[in-house]
Amino acid sequence: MENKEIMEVIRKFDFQGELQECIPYGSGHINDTFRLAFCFEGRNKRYILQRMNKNIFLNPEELMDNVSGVTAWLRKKILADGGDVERETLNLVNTRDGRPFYKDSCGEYWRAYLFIEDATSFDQVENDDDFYQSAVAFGHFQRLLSDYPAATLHETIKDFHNTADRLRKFKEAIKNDVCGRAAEVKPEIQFVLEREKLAHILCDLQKNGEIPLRVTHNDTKLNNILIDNKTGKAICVIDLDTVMPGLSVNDFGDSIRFGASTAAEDEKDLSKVFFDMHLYELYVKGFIEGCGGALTEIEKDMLPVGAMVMTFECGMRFLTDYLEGDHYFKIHREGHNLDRCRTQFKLVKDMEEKLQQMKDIVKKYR
Ligand code: ADP
Ligand code: GN1
Ligand code: MG
Repeated sequence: MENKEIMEVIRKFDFQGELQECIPYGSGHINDTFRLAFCFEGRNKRYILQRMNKNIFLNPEELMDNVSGVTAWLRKKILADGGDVERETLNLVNTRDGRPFYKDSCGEYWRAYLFIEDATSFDQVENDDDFYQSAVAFGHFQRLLSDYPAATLHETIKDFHNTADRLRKFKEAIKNDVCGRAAEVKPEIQFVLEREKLAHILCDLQKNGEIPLRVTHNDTKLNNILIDNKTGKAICVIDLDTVMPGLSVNDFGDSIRFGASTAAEDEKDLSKVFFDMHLYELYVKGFIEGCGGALTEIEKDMLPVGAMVMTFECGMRFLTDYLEGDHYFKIHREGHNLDRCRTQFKLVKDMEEKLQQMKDIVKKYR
């Protein structure tokens, strides 16, 4: 994007001081994120600026309504607990005319947050304790929102973790085959079709009222949490675009598929990709602790299946996007989404083999 355009956007927000730097930041697959540095009263002051992806979030104003509501709610709870509201939740920076977002002359939506200093978001587990800490924090996040008025939340992406609907869209993508790529990914397509049943398990349990809808994060990957550089504690849950009513087991599962892997999500060499039982166990322990007794017995029973379903769903989403010409997830090389899909399916296969052990571990901590 042109320098001039982004300067126009920056001027609209109520940032303090003189702009020193604006650089693309982070490794999210969805939004365009920038880190801004200002000099204010002789000190460095930093912010995050994001252009929201309006092809994915069809109603950015509703989305920002959710983010404003959820961050205000978390602020109150953190204050009541004597916590640090500038580091333990995202803090929106308003525009100069007092709005939580800015719509630019091209119709793009922007928002800004205080930059949380001395904290890191990891794309892969570097230290086992970080993963455990992230589990406690995601569980705790769900608990803080357990009495949030769920009916006021907008559904920012319809059927986001409706795995059965994801399967339907996947089949559509094969049928349409707009890029002529289906023939080349026959084994991956076969992998999904042999496991169709997986797509229905959680949706059916929820429909039958056996597992509850809760306010959940819905995108609980490790890089959506900030770990304090000094204390090693997970301090802040970020990326709140998909906070909506959802399933606790999906929040659990999404963390497992991303974090409890021996390799990166887009590793090309599949001989490096395994499901890591030790990391899984750490996360089970942390998540159950973080939820603080809120999970029902059936939810606990379904945690291992949740991990498998979310990994399967995500692999299927990457493959759907590959078939449709990579319009959803940002890619940085040819075949990037296919590589991502393959790591997920390798993990699913590994989980299938280890399912009994996964269940035994849950029993240990329930
Ligand atoms: P995406 O939806 O594209 O994943 P995120 O909201 O997760 O976007 O932001 C991308 C990255 O930017 C995060 O993984 C994190 O590294 C960084 N980030 C986002 N918000 C903040 C913040 N307030 N303070 C520090 N870093 C942040
Ligand atoms: C996207 O926004 P980000 O990069 O944290 C995606 C998740 C996927 C994830 C796969 C809104 O997450 O659902 O699981 O990529 N977010 C959205 O890495 O689709
Ligand atoms: Mg993110």
